[in-house]
Amino acid sequence: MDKIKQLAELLKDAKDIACLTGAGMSTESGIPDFRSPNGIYNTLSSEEIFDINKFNREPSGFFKINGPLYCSIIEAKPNAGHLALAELETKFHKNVSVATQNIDGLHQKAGSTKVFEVHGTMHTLTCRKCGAQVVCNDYLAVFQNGETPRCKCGGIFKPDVTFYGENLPEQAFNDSIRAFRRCDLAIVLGTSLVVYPAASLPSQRPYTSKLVIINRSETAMDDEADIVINDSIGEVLPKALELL
Ligand code: CNA
Repeated sequence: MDKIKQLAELLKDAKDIACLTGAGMSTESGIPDFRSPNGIYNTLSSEEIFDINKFNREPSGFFKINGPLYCSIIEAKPNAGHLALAELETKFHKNVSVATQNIDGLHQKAGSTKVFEVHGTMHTLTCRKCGAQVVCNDYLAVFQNGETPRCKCGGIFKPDVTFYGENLPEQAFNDSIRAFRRCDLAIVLGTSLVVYPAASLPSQRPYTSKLVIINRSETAMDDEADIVINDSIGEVLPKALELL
């Protein structure tokens, strides 16, 4: 049977779906991922992007490099893959949890309601000095100019993204573990599965559940999966939903 039909069959049978999504989920929204041939790592190293020690030493350097990229992510729109995932909930009444490594907020914009941001979000900023939290939207001009966003108290704002060297948001990670432990279908979408502990989430699924991987390139879990589809999420998911 063709893989999309097989996927549609699994989606039909599933009641409780746990997804782990990564940067590949949003490339079709125009946001580059990290490790693809045209990914961000080809021009910037991880320390230049999200290293907490580097940020603490020189926050202005972080915003100079990342400010304009931040603007384009905040203004990005959900693609056909995000919308299809949301439809599984809203139109097909599946219980869908989305543990996402993405910081772009596109699952929520698409209408998914149970989204666990295991690497935080770039939509809010917190002042390092007084703890005030603000929304990024109010600082777009500052980002666009590569300037450092500052709080009224004079402190520097840090994006509420989990930087390398910081702990993961505990609640989001625990909610994700719970979702995978109770699912009957686990779906991995657009992640190279190399960033831990997020990459370990699919291993929490019950042994009776099915595993689907939709990712353009190979992953270390391919051998365990019931279906592996090496194609674009924005094409695969809507086609599978058409068969439901
Ligand atoms: P990654 O290591 O760059 O892997 C992305 C994977 O997606 C690759 O294996 C690609 O082959 C695959 N891929 C790319 N486009 C598609 C597509 N359209 N359809 C199917 N597969 C595709 O990124 P990971 O998410 O695995 O790494 C985790 C990091 C990336 C997290 O900490 C994120 O915060 C971080 N990140 C997030 C964003 C975002 O929020 N949109 C963007 C860039 C990086």
